[in-house]
Amino acid sequence: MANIERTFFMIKPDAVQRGLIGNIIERYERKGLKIIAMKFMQVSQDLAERHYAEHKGKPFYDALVEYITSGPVVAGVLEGHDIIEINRAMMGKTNPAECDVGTIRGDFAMEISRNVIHGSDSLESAKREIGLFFTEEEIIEYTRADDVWLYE
Ligand code: IDP
Ligand code: MG
Repeated sequence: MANIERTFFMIKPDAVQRGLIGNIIERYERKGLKIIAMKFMQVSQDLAERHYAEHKGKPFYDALVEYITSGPVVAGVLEGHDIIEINRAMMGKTNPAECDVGTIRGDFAMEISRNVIHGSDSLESAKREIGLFFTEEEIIEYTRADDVWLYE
């Protein structure tokens, strides 16, 4: 068995406002990513500051917190083999100008400060971010019917 991991994703306020929720979730489903938690929510100032604590003090920090609290988001948890790396690859690089076409940011974003999607970048940050946004009860364990065809 390969590495079964969990990762945190967030469809950011710009993507919600631009009607991209369905397209992004469709990409996840098409690829075979398993959603084990998901909610539509408003990120509070406090949650935004905790989520982006590693960026505190950087020049873009205040604008980043303002951006992520500027409207509703869709937050969720994905589970799968090597899911952190796969999700980061699907998102594309942080700066949309450097993203490959075919990635979420490459297809939908123009600027680093409006880059549509968040995904955890390591096991450690995934664990931390999932814990910030979800309780254990909100995470649902189940078998997805197509897993037997996705994994050898
Ligand atoms: P990531 O989202 O690809 O993991 P991070 O370096 O963790 O990228 O940065 C978090 C978020 O902060 C980015 O997704 C982007 O929205 C914003 N950001 C990062 N660097 C800059 C910058 O140089 N200017 C403006 N916003 C930035
Ligand atoms: Mg990051």
